[in-house]
Amino acid sequence: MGSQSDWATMRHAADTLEALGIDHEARIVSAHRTPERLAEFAKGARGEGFRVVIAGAGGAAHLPGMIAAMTPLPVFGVPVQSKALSGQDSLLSIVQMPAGVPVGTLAIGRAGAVNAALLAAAVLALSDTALAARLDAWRAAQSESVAERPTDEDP
Ligand code: RP5
Repeated sequence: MGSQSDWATMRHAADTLEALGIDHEARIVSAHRTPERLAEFAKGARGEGFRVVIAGAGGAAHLPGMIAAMTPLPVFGVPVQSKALSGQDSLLSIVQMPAGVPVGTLAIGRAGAVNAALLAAAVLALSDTALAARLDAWRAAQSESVAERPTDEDP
């Protein structure tokens, strides 16, 4: 993620990976404030053993695109909800990549963070049958948790 302030959103990706039993690391790498850290991370990610990168950033959110420019790994971008423009700026910064450098862009905020983790899990599950079974179980549990009828109580 681009900043400590993104952690409140990105921890939902980490929690989801944790729930699925997927090894992961959370790092702060800013495209603007720590550009050398960014280049070092992105260029070395595959060699370090990473298989997917989830990059969350807000505002002028160049982080996912810059990482995608420097690694062949799949990159999923999470637009963090910014204060000034509610994450519209983040979303457009991340989604409008030029042809040739893809970033799989998710929804703004928590939903995007959770879904980035689930997409990463789906990619990893293609070559990991045990993870595929855990992902199936996670989805089944989600379906099971949805009531058939509404109640008057607040969730
Ligand atoms: C971006 O600027 C970060 O991803 C963050 O969402 C936003 C604001 O950062 P802080 O000023 O809170 O560190 O680079």
